[in-house]
Amino acid sequence: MRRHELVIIANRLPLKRSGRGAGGWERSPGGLVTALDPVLRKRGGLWIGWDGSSGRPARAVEHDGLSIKPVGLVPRDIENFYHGFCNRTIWPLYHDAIKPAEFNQRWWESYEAVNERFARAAARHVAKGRTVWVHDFHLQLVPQILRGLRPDLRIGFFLHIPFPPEEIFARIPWRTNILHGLLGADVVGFQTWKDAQNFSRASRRMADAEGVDSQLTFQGHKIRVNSFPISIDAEEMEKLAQLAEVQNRAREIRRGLGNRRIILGVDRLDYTKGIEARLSAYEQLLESGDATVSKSVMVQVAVPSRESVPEYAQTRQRIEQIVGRINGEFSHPGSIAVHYFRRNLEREELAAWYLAADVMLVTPLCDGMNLVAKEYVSAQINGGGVLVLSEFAGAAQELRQALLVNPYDVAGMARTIRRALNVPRAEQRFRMSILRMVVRRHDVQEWSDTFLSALERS
Ligand code: ADQ
Repeated sequence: MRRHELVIIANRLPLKRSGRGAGGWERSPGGLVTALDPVLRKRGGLWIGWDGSSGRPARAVEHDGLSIKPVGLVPRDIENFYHGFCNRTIWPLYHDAIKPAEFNQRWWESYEAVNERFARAAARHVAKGRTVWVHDFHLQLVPQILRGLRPDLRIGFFLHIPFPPEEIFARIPWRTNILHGLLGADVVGFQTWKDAQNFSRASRRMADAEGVDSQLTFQGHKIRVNSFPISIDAEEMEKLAQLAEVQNRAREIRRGLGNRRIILGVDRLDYTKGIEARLSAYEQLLESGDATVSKSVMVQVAVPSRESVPEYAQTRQRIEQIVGRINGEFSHPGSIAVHYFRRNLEREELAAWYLAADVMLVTPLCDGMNLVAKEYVSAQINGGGVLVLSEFAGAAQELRQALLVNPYDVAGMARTIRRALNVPRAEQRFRMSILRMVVRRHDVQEWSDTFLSALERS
C-alpha cells in the first residue's frame, strides 16, 4: 500500500458518489471542499473522508487528479454521528447557540467511534514522520487518537467554524474530552484570533492545559494555537469571470431580469446564514416605496443542505413563506420581486451571477469565514459592485471596505441595502479595489502554505 507524505482528513470527500456522469462521482457542496480541493491538487497527497453514501466504502481511487480514500458510515453512524452529534449538538452550539443544542449520550458514543475509525484510516496511509491535516468539527477527537497510534507524525487541526466563548462551550457534557482530542495536535488553527483565544481559554480552564493564548502545553506536549483565515482560489474565480461565455451569461441574466439592479444572495440553505432576516430587510425596503429599490430585483440562490435535520426543513419552509409573501405583495406581470432558486450552481454559472450582481448580500448571523463574500469580490473584474457583509462573519475581519451590517438589526440592514444601491461608481471602484487586493494577497494557497509551514516548524 502506498503511504503518503500529506494526508488530509475531513468528514466529506471533495467528491460524492452519484448515479450519473463523471464515472459515478460529483463535486460535494460547501466551503471546505472549495478551499481544500486546489490545495491537494497542487501539493499532492491523499484525501480521506466519507463519500456521502451508507454502506461499505469504495476502495481508494484516483479521480480527476485527486487521490481519495473513502471511509464508510453505516445508517446508524449517519443518524447518530452526523445528523445527531455533528449537526444537532456541535453545529448549533458553536454558532452562538442560535438554535438550542441537543445533548445525547448515544450520539456522543457514535462520535467517538467514528473519530476512531477516521484516525485509524489516517494512521494506515501516512508515511513515517509525515503530516496529517485534520479538518473541522466532525473530527475533533482525531488528533489525540492519532497521536496515540502514530507518535511519529506531525498533526495539524483546522476548525472551519467559530469556536464558541467559554460560557457556551462549557455546556457540552463531554467538553473535556473534546479539548483533549484537539490538544493532541501540534498546531490548532482557527478562522479568527477570537476563536483561537476562546479555545486557549477553554483549554486552560477546563482541560488543565497551561501557557498563553498562542502556545499551550498539555501532558508535556506543546501546541501552537493561531488564526489562519481561510480564503479562495482567487485566480480561478478571476479566470472564470474573464471567460467570454461567463460574461455573455451575465449579460443574459441582466437582460432576463429586465436590466434591473440585481441584489444577490448565495448560500447553503442553513439557519446560520441569515437568509430570512435578509429577505425581511428587502421586504421593508419595498414597503417603503423607495424609487431606487423599486428598480431592483432580489435573487436568492440556496443550495439544499442537511435536509433531514428538522431545523433545516423549518428554515426552508420559513424562507419559502417569506418569498411567497413578498412576491404576492410586490410582483407584477413580467417583474418578479424575489427570484428564489433552491439548487447547486456550476462554477461558471455562479461566476456569471456574481458578475451580474450590483449588490451582494452576505449576512450570516454567525459564520466561521464565509467564502461567498471572497468569491464575489474576486469575480468583480470590472471593479464595480458593492458587498454588504455581516459583522459576524469571520470575513468581516479582513474585508473592512464592505458595507458592514448587524444581521439582527433588520431595519438597519434595510437602510444599508438602500445605501448599497446608491453608492457612487467612484466609491464602488475604490472600495472594490482594496477588497480585491486583500483577497488576491491572501488566497487559499497562502492559507495552506502558512498553516503547513507553521506545522513544519512546530
Ligand atoms: P460553508 O458554511 O459551506 O463553509 P461558505 O464559506 O460560504 O460556507 O462556502 C460555501 C461554498 O459553497 C462557496 O464556495 C459557495 O460558492 C458554494 N455555494 C454556496 N451556495 C451555492 C450554490 N447555490 N451553488 C453552488 N455553490 C454554492 C464552512 C464554514 C464557513 C467557512 C468555510 C470554509 O461554515 O464559515 O468559510 O467552511 O472554511
